[in-house]
Amino acid sequence: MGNQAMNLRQVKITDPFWKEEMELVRKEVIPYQWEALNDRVPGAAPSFAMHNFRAAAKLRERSHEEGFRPPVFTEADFEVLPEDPANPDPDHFYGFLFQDSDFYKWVEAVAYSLTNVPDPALEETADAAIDLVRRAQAEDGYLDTYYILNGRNAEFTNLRDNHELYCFGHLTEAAVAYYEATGKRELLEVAMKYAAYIDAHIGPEEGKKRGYPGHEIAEMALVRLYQATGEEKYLELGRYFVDERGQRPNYFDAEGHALRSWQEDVDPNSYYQAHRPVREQDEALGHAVRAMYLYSGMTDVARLTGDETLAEACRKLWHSVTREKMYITGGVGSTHVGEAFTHPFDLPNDTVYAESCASIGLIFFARRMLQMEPKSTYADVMEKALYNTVLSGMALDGKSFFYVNPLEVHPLSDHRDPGKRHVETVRQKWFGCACCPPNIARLLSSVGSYVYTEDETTLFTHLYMGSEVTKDVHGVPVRLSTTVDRSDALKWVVRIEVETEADDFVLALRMPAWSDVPVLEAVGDTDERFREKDGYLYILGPWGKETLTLTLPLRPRFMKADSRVREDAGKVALVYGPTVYCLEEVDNGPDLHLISVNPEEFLKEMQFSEMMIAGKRALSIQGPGFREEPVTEAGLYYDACEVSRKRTPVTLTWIPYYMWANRGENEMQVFERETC
Ligand code: FUB
Ligand code: ZN
Repeated sequence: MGNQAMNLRQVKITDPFWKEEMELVRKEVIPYQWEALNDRVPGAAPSFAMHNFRAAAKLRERSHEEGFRPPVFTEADFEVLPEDPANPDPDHFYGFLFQDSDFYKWVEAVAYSLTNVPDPALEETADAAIDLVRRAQAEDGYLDTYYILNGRNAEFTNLRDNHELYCFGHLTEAAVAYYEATGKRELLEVAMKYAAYIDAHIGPEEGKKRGYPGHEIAEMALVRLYQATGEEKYLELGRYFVDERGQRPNYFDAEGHALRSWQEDVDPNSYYQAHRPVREQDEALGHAVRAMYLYSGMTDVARLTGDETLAEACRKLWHSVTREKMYITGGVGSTHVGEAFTHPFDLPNDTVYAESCASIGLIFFARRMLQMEPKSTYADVMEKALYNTVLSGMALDGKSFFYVNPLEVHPLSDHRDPGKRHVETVRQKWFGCACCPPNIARLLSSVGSYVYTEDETTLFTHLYMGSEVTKDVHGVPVRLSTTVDRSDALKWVVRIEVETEADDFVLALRMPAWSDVPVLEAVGDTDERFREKDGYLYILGPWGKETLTLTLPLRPRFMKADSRVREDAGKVALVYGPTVYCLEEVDNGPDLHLISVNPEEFLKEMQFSEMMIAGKRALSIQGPGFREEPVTEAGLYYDACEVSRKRTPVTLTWIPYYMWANRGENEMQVFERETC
């Protein structure tokens, strides 16, 4: 049902911009993160991920010794740090209790990278690390170094908080990716063995725990495992996790662990999206990454099982996220307290969370909605999250990362105001809780799988990037080669060379919301060959060898937020194509809050200008605005009618949002005051 994600072997990204991002991941991020996972980056928070696998493998070897006594779980913290940071005990678990997942995400990124560019040395490193994971896995299949090292007698006793099923989900994603990339089954066997163990202990049958993941991802990972192996039992387990969530009596209540109430007026189980059965959920609530991963898994299950009630819940949740709770940058999660959603239209720019992982999750959700029902509105959001929050999560040199992606930064406040302490003003080398950097790496190195999806006859083009793609229509090969010429700032010219003898091949092209009047040049009679539906233009055969040219005009626009977004009242943000723009202090001087712009005047006089930011070419947009002259001698508060205030015309320089904070710490602002 629906359409499928492409195997990355079918898609080669040739686009100069995106290829550079992928090369950055391959050459900088992957090697750097390997060092970080091995605690070898001076000045960066230690990971302990590989340390933990080594300790678990050692314990397993020792378990065969006579008189061996396994560790007994007493109590362990959510994050365990060595007393002496320079001398961690080689037999102890350290880091966050889900530290295993950082390694799994890294292997997944490696897998995609190897598909794009073979690298025997990297593959060897990954193979050796995978072998270590295999050696750490318990003989019965269980695999979570936190419990292996702290005491398995407590395993699966806190599914809500302790992430065993989350680590399993990441293991499975990595295992499928590595198998698809290399044909090697070792990690796949590890994942299947752990899946079997989970299946034997968790599920609806008598004698099993009726539990489900406290942090979702296993749902979509099991679907992927099902698709890679053809074994229905994995889809069944994924479906069970989706169906069981939030049923009464609530499993998490029954686990009996104290439940922290993060927000008033909502069931605290909503933090885990477990306040109601999923088909009854219509508002995105709780931890944003958890929510995105759940909705992705729900959409997969809905599509593959043809479950219309579940599909309808996915649509409602999509609406809640993207129409009421999403930043203009595709960021989601408005508060750092619990890294969570708050209420509709609550989108503060400065105390924002907008975790990089949450936008990656939104991309997963969007692609799955597209697979279920191709509508361009899903792709518009997917593109927004990719071009803005995800790209912004990584420095232009690939060496540092944002976890939180603010839309407004005033460094002094971020340092002094405890309510903003979570907002870093410059990207960090690594994090104790390092979920985001390897997530960005796996997303960017698999970007090809978001550009296209396919069904038997149709290739859906969701994003426009230079690429080469192959497809099979009833055994007849289809080859497409796409280039995107962005040299004219007012249009993208997409040239698609199609070559196939399959006349039943259909090419579906998304018409992006940011382009006013897309124009397609192709041969043939309009009525016969072209159909439009839900924002896609469907082009039918006959084919042969043909070049299509799609021109997507674009222009800078000032966007306003819905009046219910209190923080953006009276403000505008500059957006150009899929890219959100921002002002930085380094170009516009300090006190960005004193800046205002008249959108119409600006757009009449603006010009594009190329500049270099950290060695990368940036298309800046310059034009007239105003700076309010500071009033500092009239008292903290003064009579607005008596004290004259002036504003000075200034030239404003906007840069792409994702490039901010690559020239040191400084103020940044996405939404500016609007003047008439
Ligand atoms: O809990 C695992 C990951 O760590 C979450 O997805 C992130 O939000 C961070 O809390
Ligand atoms: Zn994260």
